[in-house]
Amino acid sequence: MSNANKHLTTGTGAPVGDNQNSMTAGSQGPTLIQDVHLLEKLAHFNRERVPERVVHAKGAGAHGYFEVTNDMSKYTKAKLFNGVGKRTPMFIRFSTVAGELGSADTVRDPRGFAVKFYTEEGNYDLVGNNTPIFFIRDAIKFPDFIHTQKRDPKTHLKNPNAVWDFWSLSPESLHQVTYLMGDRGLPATLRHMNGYGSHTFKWVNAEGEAVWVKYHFKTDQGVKNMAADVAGKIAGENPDYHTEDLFNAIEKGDFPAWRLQVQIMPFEDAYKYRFDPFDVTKVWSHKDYPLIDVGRMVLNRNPENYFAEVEQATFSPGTLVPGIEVSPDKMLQGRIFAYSDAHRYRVGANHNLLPINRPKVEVNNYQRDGVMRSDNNGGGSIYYEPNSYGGPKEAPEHKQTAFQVSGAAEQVAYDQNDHYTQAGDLYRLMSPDERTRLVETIVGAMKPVEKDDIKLRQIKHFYKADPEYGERIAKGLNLAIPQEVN
Ligand code: HDE
Repeated sequence: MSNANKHLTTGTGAPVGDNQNSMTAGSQGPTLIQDVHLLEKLAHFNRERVPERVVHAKGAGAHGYFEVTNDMSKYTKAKLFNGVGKRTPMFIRFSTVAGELGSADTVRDPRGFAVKFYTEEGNYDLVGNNTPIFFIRDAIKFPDFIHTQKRDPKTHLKNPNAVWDFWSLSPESLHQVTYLMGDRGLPATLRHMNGYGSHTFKWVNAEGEAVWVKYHFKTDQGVKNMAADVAGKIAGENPDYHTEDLFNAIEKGDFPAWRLQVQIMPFEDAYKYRFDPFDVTKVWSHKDYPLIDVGRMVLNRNPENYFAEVEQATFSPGTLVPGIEVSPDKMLQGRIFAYSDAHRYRVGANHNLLPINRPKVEVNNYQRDGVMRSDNNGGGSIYYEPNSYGGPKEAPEHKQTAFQVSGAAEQVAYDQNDHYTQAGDLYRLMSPDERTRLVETIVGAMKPVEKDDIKLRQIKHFYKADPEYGERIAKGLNLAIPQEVN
């Protein structure tokens, strides 16, 4: 909706007489406080920024649709996955992780891949990355991990000592470090990368039968990555390169698309699989659980307004629909609290009322008031439950499915600690050229680390993943493989 050829008004709708000159007592006199238009303009201007996301601050978004190509009702009653041809509108936000709102797109970083499906049963948010795994596997470590990725509190500079100190003391990070320092850490564009739910989720069908599921969005554009020197050059010349590429592609009708596939694990397998399938630092073997087609996601409309639609978009792994539930993955469990808490802080308690976040279905509940309550706040309708006035009632058939829990309540880590097999598998999957680039990238990133004992600790991890991996990094850093590893 353009505002072309309309008359100019104040925020309260009154016509503005003069938008060029402040009101003064005489042409050389002081400005008058009664110039409400001036005061309003300056005061609103001071309040244009909302807090940027504490992670994933730099992002780009687009609208589109998801269409089912393979009915999933056998596994889930979630209507957006039921019935070939079923179309659901969606919005996606891509992002980097560590950089601030104005930082460069072409940096080595995971990319956020956050999808909001506006389903007929309410919104479903799948808030993933372009990597199938993550650096840590317990939410309690996340603030510390992100501190090491952000600026040193003293120098306000990125600090490689912190990065590698944390990673070398958290060996569960090795798989994702190998992924990040490899070619996929620098996607050529946002269109040429895959997306993943990363976590294990639970699907429940109409009969109440549950399976475990992992999501894979495979880009139709093909995976393409950017050489490190090119990425560095572009970061300086055009920090918004990925944002611009996505916008221009959609603007000219070159709509990017992804094929959604899932891995399905039978419910009982989770308790006898060779490693904990809820550990988000691990992938499931595609031999054990092959990829199954589900549908296609097409991005075909740019935001009309970046702030309204991208900056104010709020995604949460806790935004679920019937037939889709969470798993006991400790990272996912932590995220369920963190995201809505972040939204209430950053955008406000009523963030779900904003157009970009608002479900496309009726919302009927007893939540009232709160800052910026921009709808009718429930009008004169009944405002408590239970009630005998016909207010909205619960739907027992959509209770979360019950599941068994066992063991003592305690603060305890996952009991499997093989952080090396899958990192080594990934290294050995790489072509010789990819390995060479991986080694160069890691050596370059570790060189500035001041303390040799941090470097040696990390080299031990690389070595345990694959001796060649460790030896090449050690050689690049002019260090010997620590004795105790041999
Ligand atoms: Fe996030 N993450 N995260 N994250 N994350 C946020 O939510 C958090 C994690 C991801 O485009 C925040 O609204 C915790 C994994 C994306 O708006 C925050 C943990 C994965 C986005 C937050 C994780 C992600 C976020 C910051 C450890 C991939 C951007 C602002 C348990 C599977 C979404 C906000 C968008 C954003 C918390 C780890 C992806 C602070 C506590 C793992 C794509 O709430």
